[in-house]
Amino acid sequence: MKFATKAIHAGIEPDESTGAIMTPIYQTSTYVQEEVGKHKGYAYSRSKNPTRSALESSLAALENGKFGACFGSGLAAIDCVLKMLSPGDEVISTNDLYGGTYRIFSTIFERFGIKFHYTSMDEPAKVKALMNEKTRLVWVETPTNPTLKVIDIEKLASLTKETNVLLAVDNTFSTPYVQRPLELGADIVMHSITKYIGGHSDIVMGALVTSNSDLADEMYRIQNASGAICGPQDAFLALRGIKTLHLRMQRHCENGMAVAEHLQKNPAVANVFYAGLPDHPNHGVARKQMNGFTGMVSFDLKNDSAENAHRVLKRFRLFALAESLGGVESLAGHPATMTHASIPVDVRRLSGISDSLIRLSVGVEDIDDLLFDLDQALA
Ligand code: P1T
Repeated sequence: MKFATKAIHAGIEPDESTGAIMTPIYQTSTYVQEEVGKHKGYAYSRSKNPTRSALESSLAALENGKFGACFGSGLAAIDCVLKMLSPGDEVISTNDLYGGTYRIFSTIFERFGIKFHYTSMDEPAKVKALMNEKTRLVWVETPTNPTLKVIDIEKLASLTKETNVLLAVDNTFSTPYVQRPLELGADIVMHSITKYIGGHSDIVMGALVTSNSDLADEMYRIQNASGAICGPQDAFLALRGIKTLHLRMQRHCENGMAVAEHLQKNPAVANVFYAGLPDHPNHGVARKQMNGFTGMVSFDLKNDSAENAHRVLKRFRLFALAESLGGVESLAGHPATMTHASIPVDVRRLSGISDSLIRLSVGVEDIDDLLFDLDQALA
């Protein structure tokens, strides 16, 4: 099945009892058993719920994986991966990543004896140099949040396979329409469904997908034991979002490219970060592993100060000043004081987040209106 067909049909069967074409919201905590241990596959909704199961199957199919698990947020999904590790284990992560991911690594799991190393990953040799016998996991975000570097998943996968280390990819910015890390050799794919997959800024949810049955057993064990599941109403909304994922992503990618090209011509702009631009240092890797370049565009200003960025953000009329991304409406944010404020300033600067960096989540509105808003805000 091709992607667009999978987005509409995969994992979803008409409801057995009524024929309802949309998966019902099974708003129930428990299920009546015929006799002790004899039930219809569902015993308690923390362990398994039919609406959540449909979403988990749909996501597994879209990522070309075998097993999916959904959680109450993207961070709860990341939490599940880290709970597969033990004290003393080491993780190597991209140095440019969502501030909340850095926060769970540095303020929660470091306290439990897990050591984190950060590097740019533009060359697999930089990752190899940090590996030792304690390395268990390589954590990759690509494109990175917020400077939109693109990391070669296939090259990293050959390194992690050789050394028997797990490779997990946060695919939130790309979605499986744009990039499918399992096909490139990753072991685990993670999503904040809150973003493009949900697509309508109305849910907070996360997911993991894998094809490895041992990892899947661990994933479901932790999902049930820690209990960070999503509710059935949210699972239903995510399923509805998925049905238009391919259509939305096509427009996000078109609008993202048009915004990036337009910003490059603006005299107030210093740099535009968007892998679709031919002069982006990772353009070649992006063309190889991605189908489109998403609607995420970052740029910084010639007058590089947080105050100047705040002034521009205040002038936007259509781009809404807000955290998050991936919804149909366009958003703008200031990573240094918003999404990435939990990263110490020296670490932030090392990963290329300047004081005036502005991150756009380009929505699916009419492109003329978006370009007009950018021009008037930067004038
Ligand atoms: O917000 P939550 O659903 O828990 O997802 C966390 C997360 C994980 N990975 C990436 C790449 C993310 O961007 C996020 C959340 N990011 C934002 C809220 C943001 O504005 O960047």
